[in-house]
Amino acid sequence: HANVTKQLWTKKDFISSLPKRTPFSHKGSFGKGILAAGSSNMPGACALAAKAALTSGIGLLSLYVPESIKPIIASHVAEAMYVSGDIDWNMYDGIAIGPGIGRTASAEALLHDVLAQAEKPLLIDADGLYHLKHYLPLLKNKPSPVILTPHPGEMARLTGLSVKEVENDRFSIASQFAKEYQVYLILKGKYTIVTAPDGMQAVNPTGNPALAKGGTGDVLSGMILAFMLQHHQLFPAICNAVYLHGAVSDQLVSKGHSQMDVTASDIINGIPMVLHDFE
Ligand code: NPW
Ligand code: AMP
Ligand code: MG
Repeated sequence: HANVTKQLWTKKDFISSLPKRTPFSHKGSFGKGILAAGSSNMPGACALAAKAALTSGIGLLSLYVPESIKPIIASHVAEAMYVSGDIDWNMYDGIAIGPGIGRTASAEALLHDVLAQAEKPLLIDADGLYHLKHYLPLLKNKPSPVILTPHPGEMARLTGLSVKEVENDRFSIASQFAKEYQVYLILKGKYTIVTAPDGMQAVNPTGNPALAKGGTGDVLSGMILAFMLQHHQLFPAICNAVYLHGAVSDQLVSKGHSQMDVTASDIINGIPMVLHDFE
């Protein structure tokens, strides 16, 4: 329905829009992604996002990480390749930047360069959103889609509102921002809201306070990167990643875990069991 602008994203939506793998597909069929993440104090954010992408079906993943942490990341993530220096970001089918990149001048320059150059779907999260507040005008008139994944604290920083103001009016603040800057906006938290640049919104019903821990947002970024490369359309790709992320936390809590003990790594390791049930 053209005039329906808000919907609940259900298990049925997930199952019906999840792409099927044809027997003759190859790794190139599922997208080549690049992830710029991590720094000397936050290598884990990169490892988590990378592993989440690899566990969510990405065809090929390259990591752009500071030289100093390459060995430690590589020892955790064997499937990824590594790139550095001046690269052509548009060689990839999709780009994600932000988890754990830090708030240094060089991280800010990286965010600026990627944003200015990207002509492929670009996901910006975490410290990428921190730097983005200086470059918001670059979002307007971008020919390729941009996806932002703020939690309420990051949304407050991007808009200049308080966290309370954001939380009291989540739907309309998300929709105004998505329309003004022509981005896909994922406003995280209980009942994460996915908003398209045209203002269409989906609410996610999955997830629980087991996710209220460091690293779970980094995992979500990797999952979105992987899904945006495999789906034909961006909106269901994002909704499905958000749905799956929450569904894994729900499944873990109902089968052998508690909200207290679940870690971000458990979310990655729980993806297979939920995908197996849903596929
Ligand atoms: P407070 O203090 O909770 O009241 P920031 P960040 C506020 C990396 N990580 N949800 C909050 O208020 C990330 O990738 C690395 C969340 C606080 O003032 C980033 O690059 C890890 N916050 C970097 O750390 C694991 C809320 O917002 C501020 C909120 C910084 O990311 C951890 C926090 O936001 C982490 O993922 C809400 N509902 N409401 C690793 N293993 O390497 C209000 N706030 O300052 O952007 O910090 O999210 O921790
Ligand atoms: P971040 O703050 O970037 O690490 O992201 C945290 C992730 O956990 C987001 O996907 C949130 O939607 C999710 N999350 C945090 N707290 C809850 C909660 N109480 N219920 C459902 N999801 C949550
Ligand atoms: Mg985060």
